[in-house]
Amino acid sequence: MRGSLPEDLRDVLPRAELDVEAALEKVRPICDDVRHRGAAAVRELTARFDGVEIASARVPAEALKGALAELDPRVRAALEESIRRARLVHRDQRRADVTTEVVPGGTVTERWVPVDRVGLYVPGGRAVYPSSVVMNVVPAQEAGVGSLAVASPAQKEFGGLPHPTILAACALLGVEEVYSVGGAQAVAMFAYGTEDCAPVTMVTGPGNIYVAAAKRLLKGVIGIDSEAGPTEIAILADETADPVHVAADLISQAEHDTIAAAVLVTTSAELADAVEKELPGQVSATKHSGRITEALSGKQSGIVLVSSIDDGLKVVDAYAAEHLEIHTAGAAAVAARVRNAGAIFVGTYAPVSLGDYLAGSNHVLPTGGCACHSSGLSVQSFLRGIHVVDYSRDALAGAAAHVSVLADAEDLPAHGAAIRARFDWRVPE
Ligand code: HSO
Ligand code: ZN
Repeated sequence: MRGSLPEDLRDVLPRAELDVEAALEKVRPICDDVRHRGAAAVRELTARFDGVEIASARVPAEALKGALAELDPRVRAALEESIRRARLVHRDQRRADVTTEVVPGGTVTERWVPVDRVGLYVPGGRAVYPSSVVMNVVPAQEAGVGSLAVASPAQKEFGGLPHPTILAACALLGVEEVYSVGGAQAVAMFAYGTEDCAPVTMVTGPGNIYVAAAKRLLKGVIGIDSEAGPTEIAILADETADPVHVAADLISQAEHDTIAAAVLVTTSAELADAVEKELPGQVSATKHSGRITEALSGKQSGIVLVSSIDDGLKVVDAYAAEHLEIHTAGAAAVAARVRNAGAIFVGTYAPVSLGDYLAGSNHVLPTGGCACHSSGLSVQSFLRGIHVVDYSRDALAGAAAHVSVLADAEDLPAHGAAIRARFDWRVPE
């Protein structure tokens, strides 16, 4: 796509669509089965969908230890540094309780309390992302979540266990409770609990369309993070941008999926041409060129030519990308004007790949335009703010008349009466 700024930006901007609703009917019987038959249903569904007979869903402690011992030392060192940096950032997200004295003797304290138990879903198959284990586990741990379990599909080639790199990442993070269960049945196991797995209060983590559908279906029974859609990168660039970097970064996220989105928004027709020229060579030189070609030529990807950075900002705000890179003169100042993005990457030396693994930022980010109302995963995602209301007799007396008036105005007189009962059924002077 190539064109100038139209009136209604959201309608014309490229975007992939994922029909989670259609998958709901398929996952409903799976979730019901796990709810009613517990571990036996989980085992049967694992045999049916993953082609693996598992005696028990729980991964033995020795398998976790063994996977860590076998882990390539370079991968171990990189994961350890990724964890260290993520901890630094997420530790700073912790919130202190705040007490506000509303009137003398009347206080409201906002107390931040972590959820009790979290189930983290980690996809298997083509997408083996130990980095996503880090990005989900670290904020939960830093929030103070006391109990954390991980589920990842049983893999035939690994004797019915999840992928060994996933197990090693769990072991590095100190997660001891891991299950070789995937798909909707994993979400249902977490939500309802089985003989093997105690129920959790919240499920996070990416997954395929069936995992997303199960999370949507069971939301309410459990809390969930946002539904992860296909990866997106938008780049806002001017004539100062290097087409080699821009092309490489678009390709890097297109690598995830044939329906990943890569969108360049630029004020420079020369840059647009140069990027279009640069892409084919870089694409054909990389391993997943087929997948990338499909993603880049899909209707969700393209180049948008704008006549000013101001217009470019309107476009990227309307698009609300999961990842937004800024390759312009004065990139930090331009980045400061962006209102909608999951994460913003400023200038030449902050590519999305850095954020995916090692920036310290979180890579679980809102997709599909949800960045205009939601944030990425953080310590906050695992906390609840509880208002603790503490009023003395005098402080309540000072509020009584107003409460009674408002209660009567809403035709809820018993509300006012509950206050008056404490003052011999009279509104205090
Ligand atoms: N870019 C992906 C995260 C990821 N990249 C994992 C590599 N591994 C979604 O933000
Ligand atoms: Zn990525």
